[in-house]
Amino acid sequence: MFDKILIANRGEIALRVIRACKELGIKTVAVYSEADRDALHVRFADEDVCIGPPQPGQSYLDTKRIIAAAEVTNAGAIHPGYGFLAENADFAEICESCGIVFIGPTASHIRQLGDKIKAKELMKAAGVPVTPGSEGVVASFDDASDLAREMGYPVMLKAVAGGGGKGMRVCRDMAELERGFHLASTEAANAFDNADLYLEKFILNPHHVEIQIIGDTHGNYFHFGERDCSIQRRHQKLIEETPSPLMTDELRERMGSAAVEGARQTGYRGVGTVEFLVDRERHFYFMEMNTRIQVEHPVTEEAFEVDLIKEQIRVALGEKVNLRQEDLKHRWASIECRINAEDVEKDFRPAPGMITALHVPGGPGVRVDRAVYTGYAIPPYYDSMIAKLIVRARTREQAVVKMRNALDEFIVEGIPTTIPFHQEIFRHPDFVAGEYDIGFIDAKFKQTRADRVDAESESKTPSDAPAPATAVSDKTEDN
Ligand code: MV4
Repeated sequence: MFDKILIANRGEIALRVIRACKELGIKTVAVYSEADRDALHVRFADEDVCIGPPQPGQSYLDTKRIIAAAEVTNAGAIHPGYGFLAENADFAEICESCGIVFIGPTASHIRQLGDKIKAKELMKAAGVPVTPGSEGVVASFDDASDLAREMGYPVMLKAVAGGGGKGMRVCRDMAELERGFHLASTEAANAFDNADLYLEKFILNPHHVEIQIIGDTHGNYFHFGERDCSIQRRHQKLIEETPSPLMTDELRERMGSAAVEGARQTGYRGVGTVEFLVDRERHFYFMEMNTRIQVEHPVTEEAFEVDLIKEQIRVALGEKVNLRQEDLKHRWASIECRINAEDVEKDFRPAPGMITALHVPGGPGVRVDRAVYTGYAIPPYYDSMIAKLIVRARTREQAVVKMRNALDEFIVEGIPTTIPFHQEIFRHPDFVAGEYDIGFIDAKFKQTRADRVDAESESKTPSDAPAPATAVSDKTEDN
């Protein structure tokens, strides 16, 4: 069906896809911007095409240039990676109409599951537990107030078109709801050109737990357990791990089955992630579904000894996923740290520049996914993530030790990175004990109140989710 894949991405994920293609005997085409001439994805692909200036809008996000590159190189398929065009339904549709296989779900699935209210309806209909709340949009403060009184406070207002925590408001009483309603709808109108809000019961101190699923075009669906992504800051994930310290075999079975049922009943194909909030009593609630391969997929690959990118490509080729759910068990505990070129002391401000020296950790159970090298200049136009450090060991305790040691021997000179911040986290007794929730970083790491207020009104896009239409830069992945 296709023997050549164009990779519409850059950085470590482009390299990751190239490696999978080589193992499958599929030729690769790299596309690159003028800022990426010296990038490794260009070097390691079989062919390469320059698609324009550094600005993502004129290169990695420019659908016309990417389709043209696929046509001139005769690539039969496009792998979008994460961020950029990965969850752009229009792009998937253009691929479909050009006879190019989009390596992902159908345009219609991307569109429907990308609509938060629609996704919630679809999951609810499939029997997946969803967060209690409004059925669709709340039209007015009065409607919101009636519902909140019925459900009980606290409640949360969310922008229908929101993402990465934007346009969200927690309301503890009616007065806060009244103010919150107007603020959130104004904010949503400005940011997303859509003032619509919906209301949910606010889940207290939850974990963010997501289930990795895959479905093929023959009706086979599987899940690969969970990833706990609760360690995040301003909706940017910092650490992901599996098994979740909160998880039990029984809960995994129920959440996994729910995620698979959600995918099956919507006729989903490809890899996907079903995100849940899990409260302290281990009740779980569907949040949203990501229709792409995610940044943190290696955690699952290491724990389950699978190659998710190869499986994803095989599914796009129309092949069957040749697995049995009962064989899909954790063989390892696995943890990932995202290493970003950011100055932790300056509010995690991106700090691109030249890497003058680099030593990456190694040894058994240590994996580093990266596309940077000594002498590489990190361009300022893209995401600040420069590497993912993934470890695996038989137990969480051993994996934590392995990660601490790996971080200690990770040397990056020339630019500041988030490595020192990770070193602190891996020495924090509560993290080491697995006692954390989504509030961990805010609660345990010094940050002024002013910083936090700042963050709420800030408009920076997150690191590997669908980009809001207004985003200038690339990898937006919603948390
Ligand atoms: C919530 C919640 C509590 N209750 N919904 C944040 C991003 C967005 N996609 C959903 N988010 C949340 N929704 C209800 N009903 C708390 C969050 C939340 C959060 C979720 C996952 C990871 C980190 C988070 C940080 C703050 C708030």
